[in-house]
Amino acid sequence: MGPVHRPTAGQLRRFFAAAISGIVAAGIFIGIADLLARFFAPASSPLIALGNSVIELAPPAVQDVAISIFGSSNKLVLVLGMGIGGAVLAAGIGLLARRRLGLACGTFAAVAAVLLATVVSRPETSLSDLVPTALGAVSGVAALVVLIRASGSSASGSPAESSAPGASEPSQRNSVGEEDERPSRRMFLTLTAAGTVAAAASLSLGRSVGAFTRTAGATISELVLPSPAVRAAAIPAEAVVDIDGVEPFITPNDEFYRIDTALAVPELTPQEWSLRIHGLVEEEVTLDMPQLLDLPLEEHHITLTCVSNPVGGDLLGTATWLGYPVRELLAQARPLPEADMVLSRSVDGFTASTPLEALTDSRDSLLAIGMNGDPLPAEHGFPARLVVPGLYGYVSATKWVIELEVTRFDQDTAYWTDRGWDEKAPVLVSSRIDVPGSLQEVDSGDVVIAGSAWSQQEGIEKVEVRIDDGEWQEAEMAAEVSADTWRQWRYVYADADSGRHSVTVRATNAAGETQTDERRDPIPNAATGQHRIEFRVS
Ligand SMILES: Nc1nc2c(c(=O)[nH]1)N[C@H]1C(S)=C(S)[C@@H](COP(=O)(O)O)O[C@H]1N2
Ligand SMILES: [Mo]
Repeated sequence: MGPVHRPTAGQLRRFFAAAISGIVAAGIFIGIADLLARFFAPASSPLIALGNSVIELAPPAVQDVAISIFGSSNKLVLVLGMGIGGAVLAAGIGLLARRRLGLACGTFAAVAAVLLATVVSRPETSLSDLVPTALGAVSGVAALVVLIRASGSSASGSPAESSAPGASEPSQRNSVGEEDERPSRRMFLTLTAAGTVAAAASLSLGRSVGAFTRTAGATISELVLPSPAVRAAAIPAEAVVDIDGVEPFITPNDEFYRIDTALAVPELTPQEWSLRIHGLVEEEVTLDMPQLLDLPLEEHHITLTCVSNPVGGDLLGTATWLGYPVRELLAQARPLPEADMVLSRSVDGFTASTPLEALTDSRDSLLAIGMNGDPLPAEHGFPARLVVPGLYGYVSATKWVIELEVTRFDQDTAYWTDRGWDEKAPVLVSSRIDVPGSLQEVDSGDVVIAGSAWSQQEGIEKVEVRIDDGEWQEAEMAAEVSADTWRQWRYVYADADSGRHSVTVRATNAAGETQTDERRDPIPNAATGQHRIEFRVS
């Protein structure tokens, strides 16, 4: 049953040695590049640049799933996928190197060239950001040559000879006795181990060294926020239901949800930052950080919401934002009458298309630099971002914002609108039950039900709940802080019978619009439906 050319143990060993050589060489390439990338833009790491490009090129359907699953956490699956794909490719190059070392090095260089092109194509990189990938690639190729030679699986010592036409099978040389192979095998194992350690160390060192070399962390604490010219009133006690399990009215910065299309958080110092307002304007305006800090800044409590938030989901939060009204900046630039949209652009390439009106009317649209008393955290747009009350984040809340292009909806599109989401996306009236938790067991007697409701720009007028699909009952409302923030509510389900129950919530905004019970997916302009949970009374 055995085939005629059944591989010998030696051949198998050489096969694996070659594949491993390729993988270790690739590891050294990526590890060194990633380590050096700490001293350049984050996207100068080929891993980050490739990951970002994969995210952008992914079909919208895949992206929608990805954003709902990985929206707020790191994109582990993507990184794993790239790792496995890269390892397979690297093993292939290693196998090629057994026969044709020169060709394998050429293939390695070609892959490196693709990664170099990816790095330089990123909006947040410049030519000097090619250095990490270039040096990584050189190290990787060198490692490949050394390992393949040590493994004894290359046809000959010289790449030129090995790629010569009709190069003889390596078996001649490799069929020498075991004694001869042993020292070279030990050498190969040593080199492989050293290479693996070097690759792993530089990868993890790159990740941890980041904290020290990264300028953003230091510059964030150095940025001193001026005291606001217009201060937001403190959240009054009446605005809070004060029930365990209800989300705090102001979301702490480190608990605030996060939606990023980019794999790595952009690093932009206040010194590098400037905002350019251009396009359909009478006068181009450029603003740098010292100028922005000198302006009379305003503080406002605003609830920010993601269009991808499912019914009952937690992709929203409220913060006290400090910034300068965008309306004032646009007034300096004087948009032309034909303009109807502002395309804001982030340093990471993300764009959002916001109706011009939402940035020029009386609402508190901010070019924000502060969040809950601190400079914006790096993840939330340091040093500057937009916050627009009443619109979902994807059409308004550009983080790391560096450009406002005044334009028209019929001339330009933005990151998510290019991927099937609606151009106009005002926040829908919505509500959520925080307490009791889904399927929670609660004590009999009076059961407290509580949560929040929001309809930014309109404000919440009324929240109703119904138990076991009975009559709608009005909940008690906590005081409204502003029309732009969520509003907490509570309802006491008196003398609850033991057993299983359901509760459903619906909100009505100040314009008299009541939340529909019709279930709809988030795409293309937010989920609808009423939040309903089941709980058990003991
Ligand atoms: N540069 C950039 N800005 C962005 C995004 C992004 O992916 N990149 N996501 C947007 C979306 S979809 C939302 S909902 C908000 C979320 O802001 P947060 O991450 O601070 O909560 O930011 C918006 N601004
Ligand atoms: Mo979003």
